[in-house]
Amino acid sequence: MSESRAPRILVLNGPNLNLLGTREPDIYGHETLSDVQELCARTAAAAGYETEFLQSNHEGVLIDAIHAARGNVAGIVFNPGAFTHTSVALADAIAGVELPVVEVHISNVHKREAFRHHSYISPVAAAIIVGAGVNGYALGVQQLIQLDTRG
Ligand code: CA2
Repeated sequence: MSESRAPRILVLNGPNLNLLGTREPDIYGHETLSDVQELCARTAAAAGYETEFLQSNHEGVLIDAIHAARGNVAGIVFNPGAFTHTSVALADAIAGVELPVVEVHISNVHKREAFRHHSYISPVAAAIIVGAGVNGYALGVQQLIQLDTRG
């Protein structure tokens, strides 16, 4: 008898988030992307889920990861970084895969420069978590699990 795999959630991070915890702590805090990875894995494991984690500085790599997620994960926690404010292509990729995506921003983008107030991702996101620090990723994981298990 084959054992079934735990359901999975993809945690995707866009450009410059590899620098998390190394600069601008007043905006983004002191925790690193490895800390975020551990937080997501721990939060998912508490509900019997696993996480896949990817950060890329390249728009096409992020688009390919969204396409590859189709049929393989319950949903995507996505911090698109500055591509949030520029990328129709990422919005189209999300719309194309029909997976729930929770858009996460560590900082409260609405308290910052006007160019950060518009998101191409929000209209195709299932939920948006803004300004909760890195805990926003854990909230995103929990929300996707809730959507997956309770419809
Ligand atoms: O608040 C967020 O999570 C953002 O998505 C972060 C992006 C920014 O362009 C968005 O407007 C809001 C920037 C990510 C860069 O991350 C760094 C972290 C530490 C040091 C330098 C950059």
